[in-house]
Amino acid sequence: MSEANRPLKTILLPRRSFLKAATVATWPLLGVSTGLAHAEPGTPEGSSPAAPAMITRQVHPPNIEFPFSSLDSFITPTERFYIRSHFPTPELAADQWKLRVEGHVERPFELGYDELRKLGSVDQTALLECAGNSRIFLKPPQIGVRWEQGAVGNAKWTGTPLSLLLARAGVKPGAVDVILEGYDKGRIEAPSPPSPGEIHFARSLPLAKAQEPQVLLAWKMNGEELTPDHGYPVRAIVAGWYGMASIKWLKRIIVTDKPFDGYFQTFSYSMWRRDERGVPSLAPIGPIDVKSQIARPAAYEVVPQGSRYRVFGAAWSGNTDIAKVEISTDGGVTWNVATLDAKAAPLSWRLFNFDWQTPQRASRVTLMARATDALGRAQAMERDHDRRDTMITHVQSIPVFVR
Ligand SMILES: Nc1nc2c(c(=O)[nH]1)N[C@H]1C(S)=C(S)[C@@H](COP(=O)(O)O)O[C@H]1N2
Ligand SMILES: [Mo]
Repeated sequence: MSEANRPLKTILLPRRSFLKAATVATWPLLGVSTGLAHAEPGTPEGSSPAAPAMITRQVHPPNIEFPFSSLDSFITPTERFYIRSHFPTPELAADQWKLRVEGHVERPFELGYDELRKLGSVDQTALLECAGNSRIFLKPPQIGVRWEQGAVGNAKWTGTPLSLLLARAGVKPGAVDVILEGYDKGRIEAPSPPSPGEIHFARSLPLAKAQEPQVLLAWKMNGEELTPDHGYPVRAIVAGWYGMASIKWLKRIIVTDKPFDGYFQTFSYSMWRRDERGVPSLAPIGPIDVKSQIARPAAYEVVPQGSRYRVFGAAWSGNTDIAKVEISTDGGVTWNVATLDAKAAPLSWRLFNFDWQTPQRASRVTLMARATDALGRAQAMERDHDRRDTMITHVQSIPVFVR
């Protein structure tokens, strides 16, 4: 039995989420209000195929993706939100949790969970995409978690703007970066001897980015306290940037007067940038690049000939809106403009659909989706190898059988 077909009860979820998952057998109905319930021939009106289980890529630490072909809602339910962790989930209690703000600041301080929550709260719906999402499509295959299309989700986050804490600490002139460090830690061995040994997960933001109002220290996800694997009790949400910037289990915020060059900043989650002479050097990645993904039909799905099939999926771009999604049903020769769903929100994905009149005769067809954002940037057709093993946004081919 393939992983995607395993019964719901074998999903690997933290205990508390597991109990919730057991009661969410009706989740496919959540999508009805999006108007995207797929017109699946042979399926009675109002019913949906059974919800496939989450897909486990690694058990310890948990690395779990959403089966993207089951996308049917603007907000990803917490139980259906991917988990990407480099080290074991630390056991933290909110009433003992402490966050330190230190480094290149006038007044370093420490604060607890209740104090943080009293500083004020902001709701922010935002998409999170792992920079390694779609890695399974890279040729040649790359080391690293082999995500398909499901290391992405859109959730409502509630938290305090990081800028309030930076203001309270008083950033000194000459500050450059703000390092966010998690409580989680572990040893880095392969593929990098000499290894840094045991380290915490940490990434930095340029000071100006860290001061943007949408960068949150969040304690709620979809209206409930964070689950252990999503960063309980407090995590960062850096909307518009790839997931690695949104540090879970926050421990310290360290303002620095020189660029941070930690392992996950400069070695991992970095790409080659070429100067004007073409000399490459590694630079940290940050903003999410424009991308679209077809949820249905799924790769190798069999669709009925001579019928109407609603192709649908989601598109997003880190810091701006989606202007257009085009669909090709002939391997990229011709393109049709898809309908964007009415529901649009900044820093979220945009659902889309396209009513495809399938061929009269049995055939094998290649579907493609290509998004263009409000700044006019379109997805590339070919992979840019300078991106190494992350930021996988080139147009994908979805083979489909027409029968
Ligand atoms: N402390 C800590 N924060 C972390 C990570 C981690 O391993 N440790 N993984 C990062 C990566 S690579 C991603 S894509 C997101 C995933 O967040 P999620 O597991 O809540 O979906 O968390 C980020 N924050
Ligand atoms: Mo990630």
